[in-house]
Amino acid sequence: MSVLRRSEKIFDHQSIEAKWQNAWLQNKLYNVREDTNLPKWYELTMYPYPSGDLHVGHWYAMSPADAHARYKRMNGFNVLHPMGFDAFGLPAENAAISRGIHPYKWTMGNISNMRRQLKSMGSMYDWNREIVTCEPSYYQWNQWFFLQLYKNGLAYRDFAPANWCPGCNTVLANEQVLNDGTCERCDSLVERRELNQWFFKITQYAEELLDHSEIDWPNKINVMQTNWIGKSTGTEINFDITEFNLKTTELTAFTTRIDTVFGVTFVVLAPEHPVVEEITTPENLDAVNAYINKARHQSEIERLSTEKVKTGVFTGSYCINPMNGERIPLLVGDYVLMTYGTGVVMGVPAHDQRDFEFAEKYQLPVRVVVAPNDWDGEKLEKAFTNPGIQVNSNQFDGLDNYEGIEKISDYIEENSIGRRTTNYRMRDWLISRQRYWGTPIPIIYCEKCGTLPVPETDLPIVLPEDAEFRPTGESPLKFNHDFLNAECPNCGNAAQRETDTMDTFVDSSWYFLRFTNPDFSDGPFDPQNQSDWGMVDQYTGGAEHAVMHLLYSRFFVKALRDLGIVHANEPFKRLFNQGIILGQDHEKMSKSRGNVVAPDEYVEEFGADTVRCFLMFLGPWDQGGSWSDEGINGMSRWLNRLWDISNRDPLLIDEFETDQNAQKEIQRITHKTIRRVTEDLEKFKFNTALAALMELTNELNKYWESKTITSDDWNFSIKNLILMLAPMAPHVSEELWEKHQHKFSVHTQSWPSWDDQIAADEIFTMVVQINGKVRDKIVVPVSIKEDEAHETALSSPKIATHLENAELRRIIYIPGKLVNIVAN
Ligand code: ANZ
Ligand code: ZN
Repeated sequence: MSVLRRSEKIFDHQSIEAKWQNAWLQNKLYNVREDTNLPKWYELTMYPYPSGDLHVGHWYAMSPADAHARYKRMNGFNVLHPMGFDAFGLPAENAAISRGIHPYKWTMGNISNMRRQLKSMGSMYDWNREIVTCEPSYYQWNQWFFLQLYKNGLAYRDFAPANWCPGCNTVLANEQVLNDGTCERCDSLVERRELNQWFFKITQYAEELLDHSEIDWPNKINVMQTNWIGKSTGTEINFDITEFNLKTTELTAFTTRIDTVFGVTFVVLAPEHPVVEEITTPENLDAVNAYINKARHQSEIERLSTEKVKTGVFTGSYCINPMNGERIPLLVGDYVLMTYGTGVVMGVPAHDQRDFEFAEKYQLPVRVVVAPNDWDGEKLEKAFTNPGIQVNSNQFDGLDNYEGIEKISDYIEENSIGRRTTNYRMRDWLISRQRYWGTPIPIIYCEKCGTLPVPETDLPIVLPEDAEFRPTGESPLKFNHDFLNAECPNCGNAAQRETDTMDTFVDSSWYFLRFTNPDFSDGPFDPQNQSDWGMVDQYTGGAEHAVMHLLYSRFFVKALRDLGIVHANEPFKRLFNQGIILGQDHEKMSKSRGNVVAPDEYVEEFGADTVRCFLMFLGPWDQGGSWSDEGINGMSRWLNRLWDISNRDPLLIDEFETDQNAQKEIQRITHKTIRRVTEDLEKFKFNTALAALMELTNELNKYWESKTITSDDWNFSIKNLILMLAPMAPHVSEELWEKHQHKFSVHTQSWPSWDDQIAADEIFTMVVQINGKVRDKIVVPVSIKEDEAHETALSSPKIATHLENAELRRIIYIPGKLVNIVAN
């Protein structure tokens, strides 16, 4: 950190902040009350992971949101703006392994430190409503939700490929696999292994999740979700393989370009496709096996990468194209995923560039079936992927290819050789983790009775304190026999518990419901409180959660709605994504760069209000900006100046000579500032709101110095200045409010209102004539000077057109009325 400059401080922020934080607590100022007489406002900031230290990114996410929530409170809303901790997850477990400290202890220690730091921010969180997700009183409801989903077919167990590290002997999360497909810890090549895992059926809601019409979210997030869900409409078509005398008689391919079906010159199967083994001829077996082995070491992302040339290997076998009876070679290729569509792709080199390159490499024919306009049968230089006319397509020749898609799909359906279908890229949500520090999945396996849900009355299934963390690849809970062994809820015989825990994103998928009454013990939330508070009116947080937390929460609410547990379609009505705060060097903050800002030191030096205001001032909140010691010094100077100005003695003013114009002007400025700040805070434009307050301070100082302000105007302006400052600088404003002998607290005051007429800039509509004929009307300030009026009139496009070939003779200006141009 660079050296801080001690600012020319006047007010003692340390004693002021301590004094008011204490007074707020004593007076229960931020205790949220159920008050249905007031309109409600539920404003939520994504809760933090208790990593140990509140960093400046947390401050950047939280203090502007707090200012907005305070602003809403001053606008007459009953505001719920709670805070909690997303307390399960991997880092706690890793700390347990590397430092020998229990995850619970590590997590709770971090929470108490972060809670202290959060309090130093002076936020309006009601700490009686805090949520800590690793407490049984919270996570038992994860288990309860799991059971509801399970009983309604929305949770199920299935084999699924997972990232397996042969070095660490464990399953890895996707985030732990590096881009080159190796383990982040031991550098081994990560493999994919089929494991039994639990899933939530988010795909059942794919179509509804594409609909963002009920929410007001940044378009960027909606687009990311839409792409993630990846809806694609196309056709499935069956290629005959009866010649092998297998149980499977056809291979079904999914395509979005069925118009190209007469151009298929090869068909490719995913390496995992179950038929591969059966159709591969003995002489091709070695090559195919070697190829499949190699593919196992690649992630799906690598396999799908469009940067890479497609590769494949011939199986020695063929299938029949049902459209024209042609025999087509069957290959295995790693770019075909078993988990998308049908795991079978038809290769059309003439109309897909990567198929084109593939065909060149393996000397497969290229047949044009959708022709460019001016095509006369010449060979293609590259794939033709634009729209065109069907050729070489039998009865479909001559159709434009969009019509081709429809007509060929009709034909396929009429002849039962396939069907129209829709695919989604999104998979079901895999919630199993072979980890200790998470919510135990409430399932029991009985040899006789099979898979059984834990009876609701047995919840919570408490995570046992003693667990072995050795990374064997098996769930740590497997080694805790007290936990593992259970009684079958059905037959009473010895049975075993599920030992996997839940993904921590389950916790955050419904925490916003719990905040409406976190002490409720008869259910995940009190239905009355929940329905009073409703869903989150304003959510704020980082955009990095677009396709995980923000999608999972939407799924959860829709599923709970269908189970009759909540009555809403969406969790978060409005969403705002703050930008990223960079270091002084305009680079991402990182330990290795040494540009990480520790907010605690600045809070001590300048006070929480200064840090808060600086963070709000450094740029538009959604765009982020860079930390700057210069900037924070500047903010400190302004707050001190404001302090100084606000403390001037208005009695002195009685000696001033008031001036009518000045009086009008300062009133206009004050009303205009209230309007500007109000409009800005509505839209989270804290930087321009603060700029408006700075201008007002300058103006007040100017009128003080020119001794032209009345004490009434002075008092009115200062009072409103303090009120407008309150959401952003809650401590200083409270102190000033008290010094002005107003009643505690500034934070329970009504937000100031303005009079549009007083706030109006003085303007008039200037008429512009040419030779006495009205040609234009232009709105200009009253203060416009004669030469400015001339210029404004002449630069109007309408006037310019009329004057094109004319010679200017004279310009007459009547102040406050018109400009007449004489020309011929
Ligand atoms: C033939 C074809 C011809 C295709 C052509 C494209 C262009 P989206 O839009 O993402 O759904 N495909 C189908 N299943 C696949 C799988 N499991 N793994 C990899 N690729 C697969 O893409 C659909 C297209 O992706 C399908 O249309 C198929 O290639 C390929 F000129 O079929 B197409
Ligand atoms: Zn049993």
